[in-house]
Amino acid sequence: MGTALVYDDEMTKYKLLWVDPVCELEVPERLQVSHQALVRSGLAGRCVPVPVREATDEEVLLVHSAEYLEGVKKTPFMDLEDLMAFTQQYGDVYFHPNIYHCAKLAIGATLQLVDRVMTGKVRNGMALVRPPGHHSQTSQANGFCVFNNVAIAAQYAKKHHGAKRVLIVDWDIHHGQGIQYCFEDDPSVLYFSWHRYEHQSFWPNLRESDFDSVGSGKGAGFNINVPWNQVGMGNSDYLAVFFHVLLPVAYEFGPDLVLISAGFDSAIGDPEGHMCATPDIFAHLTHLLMNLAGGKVCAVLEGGYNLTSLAQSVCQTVQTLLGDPPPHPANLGGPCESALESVHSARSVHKKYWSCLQHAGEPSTKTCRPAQQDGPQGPQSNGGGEAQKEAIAWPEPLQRVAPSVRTALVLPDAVPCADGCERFSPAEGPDSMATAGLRKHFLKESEDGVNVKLLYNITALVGKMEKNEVWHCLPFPFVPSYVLCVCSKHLHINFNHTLTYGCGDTVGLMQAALGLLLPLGYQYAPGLVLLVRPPGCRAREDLWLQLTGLLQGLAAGHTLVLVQENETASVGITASCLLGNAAPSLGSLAAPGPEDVESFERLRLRLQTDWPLLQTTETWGRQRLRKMSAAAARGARMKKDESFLGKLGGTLGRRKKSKEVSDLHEEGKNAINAPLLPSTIEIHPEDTLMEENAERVMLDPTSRENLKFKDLLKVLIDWINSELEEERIIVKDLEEDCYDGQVLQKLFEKLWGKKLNVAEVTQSEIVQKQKLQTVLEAVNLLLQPHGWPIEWSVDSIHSKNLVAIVFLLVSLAMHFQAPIRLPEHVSVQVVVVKKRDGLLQTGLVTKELTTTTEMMLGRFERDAFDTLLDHAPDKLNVVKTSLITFVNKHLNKLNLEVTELESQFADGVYLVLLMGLLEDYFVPLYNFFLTPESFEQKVHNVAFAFELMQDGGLKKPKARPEDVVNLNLKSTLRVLYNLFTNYKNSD
Ligand code: SS9
Ligand code: ZN
Repeated sequence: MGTALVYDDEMTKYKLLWVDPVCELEVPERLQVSHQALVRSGLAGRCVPVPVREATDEEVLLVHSAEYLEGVKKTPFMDLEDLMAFTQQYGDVYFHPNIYHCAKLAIGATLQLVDRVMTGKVRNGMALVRPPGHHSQTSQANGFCVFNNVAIAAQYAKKHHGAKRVLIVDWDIHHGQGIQYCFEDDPSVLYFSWHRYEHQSFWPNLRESDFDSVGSGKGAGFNINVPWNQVGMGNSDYLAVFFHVLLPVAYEFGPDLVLISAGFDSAIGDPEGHMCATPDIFAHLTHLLMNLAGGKVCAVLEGGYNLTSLAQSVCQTVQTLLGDPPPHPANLGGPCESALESVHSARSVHKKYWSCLQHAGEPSTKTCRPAQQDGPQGPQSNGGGEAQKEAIAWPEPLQRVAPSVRTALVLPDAVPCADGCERFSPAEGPDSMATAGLRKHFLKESEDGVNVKLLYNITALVGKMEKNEVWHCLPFPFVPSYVLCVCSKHLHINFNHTLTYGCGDTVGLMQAALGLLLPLGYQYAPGLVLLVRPPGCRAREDLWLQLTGLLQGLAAGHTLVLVQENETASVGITASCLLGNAAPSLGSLAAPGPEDVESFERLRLRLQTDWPLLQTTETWGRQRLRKMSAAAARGARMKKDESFLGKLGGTLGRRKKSKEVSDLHEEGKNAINAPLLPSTIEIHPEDTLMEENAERVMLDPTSRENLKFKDLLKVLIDWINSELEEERIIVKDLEEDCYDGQVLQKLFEKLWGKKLNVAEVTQSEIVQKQKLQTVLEAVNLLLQPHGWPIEWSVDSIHSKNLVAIVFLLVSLAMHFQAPIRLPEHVSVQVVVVKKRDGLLQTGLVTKELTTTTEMMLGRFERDAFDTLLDHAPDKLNVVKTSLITFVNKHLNKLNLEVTELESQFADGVYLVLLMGLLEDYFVPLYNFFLTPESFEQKVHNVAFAFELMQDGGLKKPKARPEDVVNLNLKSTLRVLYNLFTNYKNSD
């Protein structure tokens, strides 16, 4: 099984014949340099050469109209004037007497590749073609494209090779609108495209290139656009989109074939794209797609106009297709705000079509900005920027030299070596020193020499990998103690703790691997990936192989796989995966289990502050962080007396000598100045207040002023006060009123409905702490089984740590489904000061106090309306109509009529009146607001109507008054449906 390379220099034999700045970039050299680079690097020689052919008319007609084909057919016979005139009909394209021939070859080359891949003659391949295809449409040439090579290939694969589902990944920097139009309503072709968009100010300036074009009819959800609204996107931005948008959806889709519209104008240096991703990123993008569809990947050249970066990018792609592991990923700082906004928009608009995205937040309102009225602006928008062209430079990607041994196995003599691998047995065994060392550190007294030898072989192999003499190895036998780990001294993920392994949920694990494990691994950039095959993993061999395949992207292929003695059967297939063979397809995936998704999402939220590649939404916290460092750089903050250090000292509850104060002051300044990387400051041990290993956490003063945070505090205080009204407790300040445990005790008792065994009133600190201890123990016991992270402790609350107090209150509010609306996505910065080895380390950490309302309400309680809205929007109207008929039957008695459910119940008036009609009583007007004006008045009305419903013996509505007021359709429907089921037969 090899990699096909389809190329013919005939396709270099057409060019622009007249002056046209728009088209001058598209030159024959594009193909020449790409091919030459493959030849010179030896990559072409490793590929299976496949000849091109001309496409037939029938093949062209799979996508294009007969009229258009007839038109193009005439171009070889046109003179210059006629060619120019013909060209005039279309946008950003040119014709040449030989272009029709080349366009037919470009399709034919693509189809030759599809044939080879679909019939298994090769594993995958690339077609180097000109003209490109993705902009051309049924009856139009456009954007240097004449016929739509990739769209035709998708139709062809369905028709001639029985492909049921085809994934098209268009990583060209332009939107392949031609492909989008072609499969608009077709669910068998999933089209993904990212593209420079800049709020529609970049070519082709189409409204339908935005993220909210998702496809139509049956094809809704099968068109995914990720618009880049800024130039300069880099490796992290591209990977973030792969991890959090494309890959989860692609795995859920489960294609039979992956076609890549491989344009390299998305690479650094391109005069069209103006992006910053380096050529080696294409190794990763390719690699990440190579375990889909059983490895059937066809890359087809589209754009790419910087000849240097084009050639480098082509090489990276082909080398990866050949099976060489990608190089160490470079420059992964994390995605930028604008990229995160795009990721978030794409995820939220697609959440209703893909179960893997069900956790995506609500669509942001700020994204759908209209196009700039004044057309393309800035020097970058027209591709002119000569001056800039010179300025861009990047290092040439390092050569990815294959080691002499790719995959080595450490095996007992009885087990035969797998094909293509080398049995590893070092000439010399361990000397007595090494033996003693191994015994001392790794083995129990009783273990025999076989294990010493084995361990020695493993260490020797790792040594070889370090020197790049071997890529992978698979020692065996081994008794693993962990299920699956990416192992190093800092990052260690044990999936067993995170997700239920062994319950048959391949989906959940796969999605966690894509959205959590890969981003973490990429950002961590390990030198070695250690994969331990879990016992009894045979039932999910396919998943194991997917992970083995995907994880090879992390450490430049340095993977050490440990397999147990009784799993001999898996050695062969695992080795084959290490050798670069694709894992078998998992097919299309069902929805992951809600518990898995929930724990996965929680973990992601928790880790994302430290690992930006895990982020899926633009975060307020990051903006703050940046502003803070900027402010610190200007030296514009920190007033001596009211500095947070004073407070910090206060929380320590000690008097300080002035020397200590100034030391702390210094440390604090460092904390502010180095907010991203915890810095290490040298301080004399005696001079510090803190004990070894102690940790102090302090809310950053700027965060305290944050409006969302203040809002959250107010909501929480109001909630406590309303809950504790009968106790005649009024809370004004959370820190001062919660630390002694009294309020927390009362609140918890009220919510829980039972009493705790604690002393009533107490002044002494010890008794206060004991009381707090009891309260928190009860709280934790109640919350922990539900997976709430415990972010508080007796000490933190007693020392009036506001962040801990708020975490506790928010968790209680969520757990008990408090009838309040917590502001979403509230984050604060905390300063963490730790003492390690006598040194103070300080750092700023973002803490997410709240997430989305939906999350906080426990989004897993789905009911018929969720199902209806998500899966049968067409039936929704039927439901709405019957509800309208029902309410009007009663409201008509008061000469009232409802035409619109969403809005007309939002102020609660009709709900109240309706209850009176249904229960046959007159509602006194002073009980509600007949013409409510404020939000509060409306909430009062709806809440009052809810009370009337419960008085009437109805179930408590599964909605909150606030949601009805906020025009939340689902909530309103739930309330009305509740009425309908109870009163549908009454007159
Ligand atoms: C030149 C505008 C060129 C057409 C670009 C087509 C790219 C096809 N400033 N617009 S990949
Ligand atoms: Zn392009």
